[in-house]
Amino acid sequence: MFNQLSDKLEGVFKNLRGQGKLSERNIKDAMTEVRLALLEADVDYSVARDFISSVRDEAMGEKVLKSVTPGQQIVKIFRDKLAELLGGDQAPLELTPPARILMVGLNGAGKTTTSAKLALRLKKEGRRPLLVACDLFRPAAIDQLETLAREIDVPVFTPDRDEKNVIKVAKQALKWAETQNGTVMIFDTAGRQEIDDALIRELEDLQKFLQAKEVLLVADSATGQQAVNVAKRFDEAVGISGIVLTKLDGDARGGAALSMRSVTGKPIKFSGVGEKIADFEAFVPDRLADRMLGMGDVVGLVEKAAEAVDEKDAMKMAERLASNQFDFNDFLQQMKFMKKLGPMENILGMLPGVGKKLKDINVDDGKMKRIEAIVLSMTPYERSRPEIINAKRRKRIAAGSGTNLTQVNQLLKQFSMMRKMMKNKGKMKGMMKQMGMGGGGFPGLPGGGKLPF
Ligand SMILES: Nc1nc2c(ncn2[C@@H]2O[C@H](COP(=O)(O)OP(=O)(O)O)[C@@H](O)[C@H]2O)c(=O)[nH]1
Ligand SMILES: [Mg+2]
Repeated sequence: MFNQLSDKLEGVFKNLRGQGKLSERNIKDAMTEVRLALLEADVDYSVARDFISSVRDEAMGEKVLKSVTPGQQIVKIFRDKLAELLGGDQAPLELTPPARILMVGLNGAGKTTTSAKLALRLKKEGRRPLLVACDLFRPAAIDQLETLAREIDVPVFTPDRDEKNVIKVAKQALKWAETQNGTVMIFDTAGRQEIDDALIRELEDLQKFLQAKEVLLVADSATGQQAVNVAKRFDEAVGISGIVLTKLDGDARGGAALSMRSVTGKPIKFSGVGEKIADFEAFVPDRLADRMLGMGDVVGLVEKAAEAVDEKDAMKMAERLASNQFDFNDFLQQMKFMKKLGPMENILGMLPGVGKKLKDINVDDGKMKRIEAIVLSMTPYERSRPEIINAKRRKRIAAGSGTNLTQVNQLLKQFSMMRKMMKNKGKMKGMMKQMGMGGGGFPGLPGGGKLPF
């Protein structure tokens, strides 16, 4: 999704992150590059301009420039603004009775497919959707909706194949609905290659009659800026309440997605992410912003880490690690940090590139618990001087922690190996840098996030 744009943005930000100190010049240059990338992705010119200037203003702030990780912070600012541009909070459907949803859009945008996708989704939520075929322009459209409806087992109203009056069809459908025990009606309508007056008039009449509280504009995300103009026209004519962006699974450049919300002022409510009926998602601006930046949920991770530890503690820990004073007391504290961060799976899932591969990784939370139990069974003195832990002590610790001698030996061996490794300061810093954590180290994790076992 948005591969080209993602690659470009990733490149710019990697560059920013890699620099310890940032000047206003650095930021200006980076923002110019980002603006070009946005324009290439066919984002509306004024949207791109306003967006960049708001990011730049915040990024130039003293707080950012003087912080330990300016590059990181700018990425976060950018990402937050991007999510804002895409629509901030999620927008739910208005489904108070009589719940009616009118689907509008150009030919091929995905109206009929999306009608069925939406019906399936509502059904899964426990509602009882009804589909109505109001595309009388192309007879095959009625068959298409009928087939899809059967596939998801949702009642569908189909008019006579030669009926041309859409209001008549709508009236018949409302009458039919009285016998159907449904709770929400979805009306699939006709489109055109381009907006024309006949289409607009038909939709105006239909909406005047139906008074649907939801009018969803279905827009193909591959159409770029043009989609935004279309959205404006539809909105003027029938007053759209939200947008469904389809074909986000394809090679869309991103322009439509990024401009749509801010130009129309209407929320993007759903996205189509494939041809299958189940390929449909609630549109979550945050998530798309993250995907667009190819960063997994790094922001969430940084935020969580900041919540869990304060920077001073993290620095102290990094110093102790580097000067080889790190002992089991520190280790215990680290485990506490990790617990605040949540289960290992969640942490790993937030790392860029790991999310997708997570299925293959078997994170052993049980092992972590066992290790903690062993450390807790040591006396404070033993924790600060692990080298005094002799055979007798080991036996006691094993018994106290409900583990066995082998497991205790293993942990002690790994710990002493880790300490040896930490002696090498250069290596340590290198690892931290790899994590993109500058000089502070990843709070709470030894070795800049790499677990020693
Ligand atoms: N890949 C992909 N194809 C889609 C998506 N939504 C619709 N399509 C395809 O786009 C084509 C046009 O869809 P259709 O619902 O008939 O559009 P309509 O003319 O607006 O009713 C069909 O081949 C659909 O399978 C989507 O989210 N992803
Ligand atoms: Mg159709």
